[in-house]
Order: sequence, then structure tokens, then C-alpha cells
Amino acid sequence: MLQELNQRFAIGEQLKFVSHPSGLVQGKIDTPKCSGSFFLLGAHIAEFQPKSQHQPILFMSKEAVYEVGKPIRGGIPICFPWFGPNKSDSSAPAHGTVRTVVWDVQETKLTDSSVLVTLGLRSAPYRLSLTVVFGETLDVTMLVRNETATEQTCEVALHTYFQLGDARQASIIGLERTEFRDQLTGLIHPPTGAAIQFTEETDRVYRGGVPSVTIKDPANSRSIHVRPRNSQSTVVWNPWIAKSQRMSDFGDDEFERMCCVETANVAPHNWVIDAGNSQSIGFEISANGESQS
Ligand code: TA6
Repeated sequence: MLQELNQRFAIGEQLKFVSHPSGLVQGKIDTPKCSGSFFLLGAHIAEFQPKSQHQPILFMSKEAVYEVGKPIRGGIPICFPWFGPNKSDSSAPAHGTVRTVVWDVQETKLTDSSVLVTLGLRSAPYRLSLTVVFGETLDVTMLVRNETATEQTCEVALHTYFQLGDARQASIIGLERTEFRDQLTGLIHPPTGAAIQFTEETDRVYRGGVPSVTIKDPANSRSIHVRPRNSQSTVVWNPWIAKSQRMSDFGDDEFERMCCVETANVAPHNWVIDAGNSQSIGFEISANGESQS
């Protein structure tokens, strides 16, 4: 399988497919602009580090499990066709079904010295594609096509885990004028007018599109910018101490070095996709400031 994948889709030393120690198929990117990687399992983007940065942009748990049928803790899990628990079937997996199945490679190419990869999955009644451009920035677009003769309602979240030098010193700018639902209490809060800081378990769905979200990470002397596209929801999460201890695939102290800022369309901004139509969501991630090695 690896031989065929590399024959069809490798790009010299800039993109090649390898067998991860877990046995999962992993695409590895190394260009003058960045290094990165993804798994076919879940079309899971696992690593992204511009050559200008001494720290990865994406967080991956040291306790992550790499196994078909299970989600990988870190990177960019894709939550679809629902977010969180399934509202009508408590036995269904959290965050949907597409992050735990193997996607296929549809296209790879070098474009302006950046590596473009498109992965695909047919997950009835939808056909999905994820296009990722690994360059100085990370550009991700997910396209969802409704292949039925009736409209379909779904949720989507690109559940991005960001690496932080110290979550206690970090702050998130760009959502201060947006109301949010506190997922821990179910209460809706008006805009706070202030940056988000992490002092406890934080799990919020911000309602309404924003042009950009900035994660200020002074401990790494950098800021990370997320520019969402066609997203009406932004989820912000840090599990903090107790929840970290309850997650077997997450280190007890790893909450100190990560946060999630998720580009999404979740309730009440579910997608309603007409028969035969498509919807897309995406973002561009960039970083500035030198992080100390
Ligand atoms: O996006 C935040 C969240 O919904 C949290 O409630 C937490 O459950 C997190 O996702 C991780 O979910 P997972 O199913 O990947 O453990």
C-alpha cells in the first residue's frame, strides 16, 4: 500500500508516505517553508511547524492512541456530522464518525513551493474532502456534499489543538464581542468585552462568525492567528486539571501546554445542506514572533 501511495502521490522528499510506529499510514511533509504530517485515519492533520518557528503550532498528546476506530488526541480532529454527544443516540461516538475511519488520498501537488494534499471519504449520505496546504501557513478546507435527494442537517468542527508555552499566561483575542454558551453549565453568556484567559476548565461555544482569532502565547514569545472561513461557531476548550486526569489519552499536566480553538458550525448554527448541494468550511493558521528554542 505504501509503495502504491508513494508511486502515485509522493513529491520527492517534500511529501512521502511512511508507516507510523503504530502501523497507521502517515504523510510526512518537509519543505523549505515548513514541516508537517497527517494520518489517513480521520484525515487527521497531526503536525505543522513553519521553519520560522522553533515550536510546533499544533499540540499532540504524548499519550495519544493511534488506532483505527479511535480518535487521535491532538492535531486537528474532524468532528462530523455531529459535535459532542449524539443528540439522539447515546451509544454513538462523540464528535461523529469520520475522525475514526481511514480516508483516501485524492490529490497531491506542489503549489507555490507549498504541499497541497486532498483526502476524501464517502460517509453516506455525504461525500467529504479535506484539502490541506502546508506552507508558511496552514490552510485547511473541508467540503461536504449532500448526495441525497433531501436536505440534510449536520454539524462540523475542525477541532484544532494548539501548542502553548504556558496556558496560564496565554490569552485569546477576537471573541470578546461574541456571546457564548458555556458547555459546562448550559448557560448563554453575553459578550465579555475581554480576552479569554485560562484559570479553570473552559469549554465554550462562541456564537457568530468572526474574522480572526489570535492566541497570544507569551511563554513562546509568539502569537498564532486563525482566520476562519464560512464558520459561525468557534469552540474554545482547555480541560484544566480534573478533566485532564480523567482522559487516559492525555497527560495530567498537558493542559498547561495546549488549548483548542475550533473553527465550526454547530448548534444553533447547524448546516442545512440542500439535496445535491455542498457546503465548505476552512481556516488559515499563521504564527508570528520567534518562539525560543
Ligand atoms: O471541543 C470541546 C469538547 O467538546 C470538550 O467537551 C471535550 O469533550 C473535547 O471536545 C474532547 O472531546 P473528545 O471526544 O475528543 O475527547
